[in-house]
Amino acid sequence: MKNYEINEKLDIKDILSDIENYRPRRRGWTWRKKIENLEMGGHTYHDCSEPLKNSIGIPSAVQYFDNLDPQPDAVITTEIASGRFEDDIRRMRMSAWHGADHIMVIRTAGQSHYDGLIEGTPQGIGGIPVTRKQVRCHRKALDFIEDEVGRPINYHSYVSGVAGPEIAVMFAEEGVNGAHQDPQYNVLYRNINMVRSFVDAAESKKVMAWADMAQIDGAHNANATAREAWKVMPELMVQHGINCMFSYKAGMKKENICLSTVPPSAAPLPCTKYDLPYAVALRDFFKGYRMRAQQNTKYITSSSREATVTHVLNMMISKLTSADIQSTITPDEGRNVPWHMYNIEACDTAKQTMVALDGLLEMVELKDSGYLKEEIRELKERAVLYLEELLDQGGYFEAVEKGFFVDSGKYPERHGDGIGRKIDGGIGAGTVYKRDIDYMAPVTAHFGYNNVAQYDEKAVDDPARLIDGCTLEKPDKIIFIDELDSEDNVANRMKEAEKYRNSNFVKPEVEWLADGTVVVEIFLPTDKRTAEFAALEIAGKMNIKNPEVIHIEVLHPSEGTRLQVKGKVDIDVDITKLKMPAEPVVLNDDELWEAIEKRPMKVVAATIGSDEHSVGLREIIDIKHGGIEKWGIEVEYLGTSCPVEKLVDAAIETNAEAILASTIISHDEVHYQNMKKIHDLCVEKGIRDKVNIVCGGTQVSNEMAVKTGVDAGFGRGTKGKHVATFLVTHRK
Ligand code: Z97
Repeated sequence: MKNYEINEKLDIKDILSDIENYRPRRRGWTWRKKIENLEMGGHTYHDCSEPLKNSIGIPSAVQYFDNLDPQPDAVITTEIASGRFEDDIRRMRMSAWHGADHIMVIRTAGQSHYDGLIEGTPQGIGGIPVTRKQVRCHRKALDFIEDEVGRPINYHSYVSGVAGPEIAVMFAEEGVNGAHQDPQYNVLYRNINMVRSFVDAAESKKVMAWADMAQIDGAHNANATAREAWKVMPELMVQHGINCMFSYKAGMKKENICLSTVPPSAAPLPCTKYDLPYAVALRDFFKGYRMRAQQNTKYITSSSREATVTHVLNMMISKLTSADIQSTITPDEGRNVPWHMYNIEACDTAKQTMVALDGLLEMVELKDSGYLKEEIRELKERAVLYLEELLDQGGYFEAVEKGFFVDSGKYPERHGDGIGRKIDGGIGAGTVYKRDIDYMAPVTAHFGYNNVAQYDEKAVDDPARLIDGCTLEKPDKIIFIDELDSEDNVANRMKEAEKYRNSNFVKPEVEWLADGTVVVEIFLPTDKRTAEFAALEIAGKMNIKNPEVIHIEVLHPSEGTRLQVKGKVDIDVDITKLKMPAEPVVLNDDELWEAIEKRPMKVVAATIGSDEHSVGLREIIDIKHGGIEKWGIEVEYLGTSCPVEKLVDAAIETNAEAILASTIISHDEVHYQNMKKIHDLCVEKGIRDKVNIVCGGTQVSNEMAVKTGVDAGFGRGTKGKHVATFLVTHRK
């Protein structure tokens, strides 16, 4: 791969080229390196990790703090699900710059039911079909991206379904760093036979352990599926327990076993009263394991504002209980397939919240008495009783058959509505066989009985030596299949949008290059149903194709409704034909302070003629809203309706460097006439070469103002910093 500059787009063709020979450069998961008392931007951070080489801070960091961008100590996940790996790559790069170092690529709907590996680059629904080629392209792109930001990036997907072990091997071969793996997920949510699922899991976990991958379990799915999510807490603990111990026994290191934790409730419930005791109880029970915290997804709606608040509140729990991985879903997950900008928003929300709460545990402590303590104890008791009853019933399989799991009652209460599966039922039932006495598999990281000793005693601990290494040690033995489908592949998809690839044409996009999707925000002063149909009509009149209301919120049953409508536009722009005025130079705070400190400046200011409008000028002067006083410019303010003569005389008396004249009234071009008058008077009084004349007002254009002889004109939207920059850069 070539070396890309920061201002250069990644070329997907470059990533695809020679992909059959790509080899991952490392294995295993990487945690962030925490730095005690990190000094950054003149502040000390307690819970942050090594800063990045290249990154983009939250908007206020960019605007006010010289892109100060401390990185929290928890790994931050972004979940990517566009269905096209070539577009995912661009989103990965943006996310990494905003602080994500765990890229979780969702699989296409239905991949769990494929009984083997898929090949090539087919397009997916709600995620990519996980194939070797797609995984390779992602990992190859991430090698570059991690160098660019200066921090290792963990690539993650899913080891589930009837081809779980095959996927696990492929992940180990391709340097995938983390995966979801939990046999209970297959059983409960994919109706895969439970015996098969647990046997497959043993194999998969062994392979994942060899590859040093981090593992995330599936307990959060019970939370998302349960009727009343806060009632399944005892069960969640049991699910975590089963997967943790099973993984540990299969050879995984505890520190690679991550519990998938989700605060089970959300406002308007008094959610902290449920969520905090649960989080603390989990940490107590599962010492030595890692916590992967995700936001509550059960009660998400199409309101991205509401989702963001839930996310932030959930991170308070993460912070109070020191989560190791902070996963983000996107705030638009409740309404459509996530879009680029929402991935970034979620990463920024995580980063902003974690940095804002830096040092919290240095200052506050969870109480070891009262409500919290009692709740924790009660939850633990319920979980232990649950596990005991499960064992009483004959074990996990029998309990599942009896519908123990995802029951909406709070244990020991039962509602009899759990997900029941038959021990001998489900996909893949009856496909598990006892190994023959002479069973032999000359491969590494294989689970269970393996009679290799008959060939070579030394192969007992290293079966692959019988074949001089398997694909895990000898990647050249991997057979790379490029494409299987001549229609559904990346080459064809790329042709569709070729006009927009590295060209001068741009077209709106939310997930795929040039997909043409836009969203409009509309308020209509009417009831919900009328608003919905009126909004679709309005979008149609705006030439938005296939409009769809993706969010609707009643602000009042008759006064108004807020809507967001998405749709497609078929327009593009040739950027070489854009008429772009030269970029205005605006100095930053430090530059302005330094300039005025070095050489103080005095100016006179007034609203001239018979103009009584003072608000605009005051905003330009007063420190309150960022007026020129802020940087130490001394202003002699002469008030409103000031005669031009008085203003010029004041400039002479005070030895001012500039005259600031504000004028709103514009009939008969009186504003420009007055500007000319100031200029002429300054010439007459012999000070024109010593003062800047700066005029402002809503109807003022710089071009017209300068024609009257003054130095600059500022119109609508001007801020103090624009005027200050002009004054500092045009001193006479
Ligand atoms: C998360 N927001 O981050 P399939 N195995 C387990 C799972 O939990 C999942 C799969 C496999 C969520 C997104 C939801 N979990 C992911 C333990 C999915 C996926 O290919 O859909 O069958 O497997 O956890």
